[in-house]
Amino acid sequence: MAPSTLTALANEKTLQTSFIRDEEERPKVAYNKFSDEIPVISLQGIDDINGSRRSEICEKIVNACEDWGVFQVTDHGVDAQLISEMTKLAKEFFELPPDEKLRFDMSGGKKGGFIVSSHLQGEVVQDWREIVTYFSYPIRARDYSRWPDKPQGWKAVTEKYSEKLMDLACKLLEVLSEAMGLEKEALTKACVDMDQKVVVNFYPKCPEPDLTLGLKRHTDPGTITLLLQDQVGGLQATKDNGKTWITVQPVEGAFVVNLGDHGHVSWYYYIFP
Ligand SMILES: O=C(O)CCC(=O)C(=O)O
Repeated sequence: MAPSTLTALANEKTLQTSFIRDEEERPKVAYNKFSDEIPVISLQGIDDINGSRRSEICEKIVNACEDWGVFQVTDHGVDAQLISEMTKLAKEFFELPPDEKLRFDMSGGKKGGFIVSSHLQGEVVQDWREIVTYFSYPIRARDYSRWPDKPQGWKAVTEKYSEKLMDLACKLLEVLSEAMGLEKEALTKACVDMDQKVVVNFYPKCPEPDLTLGLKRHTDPGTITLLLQDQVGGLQATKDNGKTWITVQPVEGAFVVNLGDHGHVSWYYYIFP
């Protein structure tokens, strides 16, 4: 099948069958029925190594990891201007004509670029999303030929954004290491080279949203995911293996932190050996 974008399909009256999910997989809670159950934690004072505020933050993060494995952080030190530039460029990228986006088509096993749904082979049902993704760390392994070259400024802004998010991820991994009674650098060392993957998701308007998902139920494969939501929301989480779901309240400028599979294994291994 020729590579495509969602631009044309979004204007159709009915949903193409390749996106239709079985009934039990369809959304169980409205994308905009927000829950405040996921803790929002201010990181103000986290750099004060011996301060009481750092211990408080640490305790809140520990509780959040045990309860949901998900929390949101504010006062995280990533400049609001940088976040807004990255958001603007992401929006402009997805507004490009299909041919421009498909110059970076990553189907057929390429290690980065643009695709509808997912680059994973053997998908039975497609996700209703467009995605642009590539590795940004380690720096020496970057393949800039897979990074978009439009809109103008993409490379410079993504480089800066990746750097700031790497700093934030390391800071959070230090807190998690300490919480597990390990030396501060334990988790970053366990990650050896600290890979980082940029993933930008776009969920266009859908003709029959009740029949599909923007992104199927999944856990994240890495150690930690930092996710910037827009104010529309739609991110959902479960802590009872999918019996019930909540929709995470979008918080302007906050990052949702999700403990990935590697993070979960380390957490349970050290806390409950
Ligand atoms: O876009 C979202 O809200 C969720 C993204 C996500 O879960 C992912 O990219 O793994």
